[in-house]
Amino acid sequence: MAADLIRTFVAIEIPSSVREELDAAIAPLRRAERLRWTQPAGWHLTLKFLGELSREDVKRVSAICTRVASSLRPFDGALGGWGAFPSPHRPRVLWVGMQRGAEATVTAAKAVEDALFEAGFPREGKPFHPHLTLARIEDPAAGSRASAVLQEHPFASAAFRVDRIVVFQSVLDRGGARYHPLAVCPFAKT
Ligand code: 2AM
Repeated sequence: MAADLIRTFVAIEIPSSVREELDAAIAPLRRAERLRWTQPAGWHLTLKFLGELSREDVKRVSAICTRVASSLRPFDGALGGWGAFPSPHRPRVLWVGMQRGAEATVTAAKAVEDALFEAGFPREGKPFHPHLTLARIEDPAAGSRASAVLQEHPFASAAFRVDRIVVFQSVLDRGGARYHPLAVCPFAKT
């Protein structure tokens, strides 16, 4: 990767109180199963992954997201509903969904995707499914066990206000990924 390229994505932040709640809910499972667990400090809900961009393109993406966000209305979200990609029987990724505000999240993702596409950024090939990745799985048996345990322990977070999106840089290093905000894009005031 060229040093001047920036790995970029657009996401909804999750308040620390909600991340703590979710962290507590999965703590026993995290201790029980050796999966590649993601770090609560980095938990977010991705709307659009852009990959490696030049500084110039990051500026364009930030300007587009600022404009799109100003046309969106704040909404209430809550995390809940465990899931697995590609399926609970063959999990590669464990996630928690958006059990409240899912429709508004999809609308926001579509608005971002459409505006970026108009500006020449390629569309995502796969359908958008709002999710927060909890773990990546190398051992299929451990993944299936973890998925089954989650299904036995339903989770619903407290509600939180979603009133902005953020353009993030992802820095990959040995400890996993670290995320830095590049642009904060507020929604319209209600
Ligand atoms: P994931 O949690 O489903 O892996 C930063 O990498 C964010 O962008 C993550 O939330 C990740 O989603 C998302 N993302 C989407 N497509 C990606 C891709 N092709 N490579 C890396 N991250 C991607």
